[in-house]
Amino acid sequence: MIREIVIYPDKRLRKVSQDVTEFDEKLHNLLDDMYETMIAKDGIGLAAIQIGIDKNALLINLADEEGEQHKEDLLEVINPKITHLEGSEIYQEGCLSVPGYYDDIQRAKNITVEYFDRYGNKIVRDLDGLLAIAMQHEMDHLKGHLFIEKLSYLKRKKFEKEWKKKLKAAK
Ligand code: Y12
Ligand code: CO
Repeated sequence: MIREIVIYPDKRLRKVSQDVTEFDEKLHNLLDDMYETMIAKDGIGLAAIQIGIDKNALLINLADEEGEQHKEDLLEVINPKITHLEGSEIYQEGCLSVPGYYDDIQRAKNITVEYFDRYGNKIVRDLDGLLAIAMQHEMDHLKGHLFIEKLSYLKRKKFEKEWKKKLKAAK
């Protein structure tokens, strides 16, 4: 089922998500709904809190060189923990919860992440490039943080003014 995306400044986006304890059918249904929603909204990453569920679960499904997403490449990430961060990289990020706004954000270039798959199997991966960026972006959601919090003071002020105007016009 396609769920509604929680849009900034909804306060649910500031919630700290809780660890998944049961790797059961309910979790599988949540992950399936997240996938359907992410694809329907043209996303490449989604955290559960973006559909209002405060569980430590996120998806990443990057596109190939032709811009196509393949379900075989889908990462289903449960209870992730970053154990190593190295280097620095700037990438223009966007977020389904802040539609239409993109800006350059600095993050670690290489990370090691430990997480569980939908069956509770532990996975350890070294990530770089867009995967490392997407993982850090989505993991921030699990802690109640958004990429716009990394903007400079002036950029954030400008963003807030424009965002308020945009929301008012959409009413
Ligand atoms: C690099 C940087 C950020 C991420 C996090 C995942 N972000 C997304 O999946 C964002 C998707 C997105 C899609 C939108 O819809 C369309 O483009 C049709 C969108 O809406 C507008 O721009 C109006 C905004 C964001 C991963 C890797
Ligand atoms: Co996001």
